[in-house]
Amino acid sequence: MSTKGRIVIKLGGGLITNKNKVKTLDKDAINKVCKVIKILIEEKYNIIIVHGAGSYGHILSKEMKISEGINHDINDKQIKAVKQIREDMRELNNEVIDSLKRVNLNSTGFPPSIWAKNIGKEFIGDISIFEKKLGEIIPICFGDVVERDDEKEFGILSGDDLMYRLSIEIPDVNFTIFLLGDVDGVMDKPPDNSDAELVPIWNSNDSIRTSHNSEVDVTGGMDLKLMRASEIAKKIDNVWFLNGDRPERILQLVRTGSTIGTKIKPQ
Ligand code: IP8
Repeated sequence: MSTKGRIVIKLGGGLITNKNKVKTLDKDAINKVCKVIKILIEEKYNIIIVHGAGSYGHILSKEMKISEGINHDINDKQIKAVKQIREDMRELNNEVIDSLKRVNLNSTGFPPSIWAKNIGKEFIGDISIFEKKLGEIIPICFGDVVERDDEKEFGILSGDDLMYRLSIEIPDVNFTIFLLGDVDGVMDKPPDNSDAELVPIWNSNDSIRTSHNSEVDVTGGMDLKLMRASEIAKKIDNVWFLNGDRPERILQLVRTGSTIGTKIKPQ
């Protein structure tokens, strides 16, 4: 079956959960995006879905210092937390799978804790499992707690690092899309400033003030996303940050080449 290419799309944790309150889901946001994914598939795009953790991963990870690796003073508690976070992430993943099923799409989650090791964009793992064709199941992965082969023993692999490797290494990718919650794209200052404005085109020479909610976020927040996106843009022409609450903009983007959002340019 001939396709129009492949779209790697991240449902940000801030879109699909309420980031500040443990395990609170925004099911409506997930359902809305899944309806658009259905249309993208009807329009002959292969899809790879990545999702973030939001309040299903960051809060407990922060509390138990999971991103810093094993801490022998609290390692019993950490081991329990690692198990819990992995379970919670699968639960969140099942919500995405369920929303896809509601629009008659079959998908499978591939938890990185099973197939990946080490953190950052050099993680080890066979990503060819994500190279599916139209009509096959939609592959999904997500930020997760993974093993590390150094003395830290475990760490957090962000969905943004998965986005990088999938976009760069899987063939035929023509769009890489990061869906954000409650914001139209990259803003020139933290979005809680009332005069924050959308930056329609961004490259890594443009300085903007991001808010990294380090109270909650254990990976890199907006800064990591931007860094990975600008690395992806060296290879992929269409790397965009869009408002996930307005998923119809994804359709406008793929149909017309532009929409309201931020296009990421290589340096
Ligand atoms: O939200 C983080 O993934 P991200 C994963 O994509 C965990 O950075 C378990 C906190």
